[in-house]
Amino acid sequence: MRATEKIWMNGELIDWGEAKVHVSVHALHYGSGVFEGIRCYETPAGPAIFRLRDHLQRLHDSARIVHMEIPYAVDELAEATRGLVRRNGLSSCYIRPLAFHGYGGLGVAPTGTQVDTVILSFPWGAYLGDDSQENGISAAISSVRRIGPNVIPHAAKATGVYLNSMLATMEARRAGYEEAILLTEEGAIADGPGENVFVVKGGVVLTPPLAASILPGITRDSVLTLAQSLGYSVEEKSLIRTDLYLADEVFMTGTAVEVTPVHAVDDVELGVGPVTRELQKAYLAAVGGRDERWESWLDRVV
Ligand code: PPE
Repeated sequence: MRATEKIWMNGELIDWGEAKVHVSVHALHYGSGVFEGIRCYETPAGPAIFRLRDHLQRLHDSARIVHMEIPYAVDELAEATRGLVRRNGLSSCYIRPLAFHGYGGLGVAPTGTQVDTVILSFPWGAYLGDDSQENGISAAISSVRRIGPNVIPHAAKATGVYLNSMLATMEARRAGYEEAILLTEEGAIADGPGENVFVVKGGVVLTPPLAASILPGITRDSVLTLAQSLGYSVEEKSLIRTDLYLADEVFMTGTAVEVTPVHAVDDVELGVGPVTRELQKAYLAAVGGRDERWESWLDRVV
């Protein structure tokens, strides 16, 4: 991770090296935080943050699900984010807002803890390696099942959930694959450790429904919209393992991975297909401010 100059912490811009917490903070012990991942892109009209308000609204939704009160409204966080990116002088970067139960006492139910809110911004390139978007990645169905909606609601982007993602990713990497795909306890395709999953079959673009214990991805939503605008039928449909093996194309979406082709699932070679390429191109044009139809998705920094 490359350090930048400032971090926004509880309403103030402080030096990167000074953004510290005490070892007794609640979130460190129990994973009681909610967070976001957002990207800012260089566009012809200057740096623009992609769907900033949607991400910050999801941060607030995540907090609501875990009964946490974030002391800053969406508008305040949006202004803080723009100010931070400006201050750090970044034209493109990754943005990580995080709200967590902080200092004030242990015990699983947070009582007497303050909610700390921070925003980091730093350069972050290709999430799964430099050639991942071009050549695609290999994925394996994980033996680690996705946390169910009645275990921890995965509609909340909560820090504790990511231990589940971490185990799945490490298992996949140990076995020589680049990424994992997690199933629900019932055997339906859920998502990747940090991505949503898509299948293309017979010209139809398919992705698991929210009921499959997935994070309601903002890239997922953007890609569904772009696919429709390009004339594809899209369907949110429960999928199983063999739908991946028999797919024409498989790809993953997320703020970090953007649109990344999956060229093989469990060693079944699928290659990289034309629909994935088309959607990838459309997504990169939208985030890069090169398609005015999606201008309302962009939040200019200056
Ligand atoms: N599912 C999961 C489990 C997930 O973590 C992400 C984002 C998505 C789907 C896609 O959501 P969206 O970014 O709104 O399209 N994962 C973020 C963090 C990854 C990390 O390693 O940290 C991200 O892509 O920024």
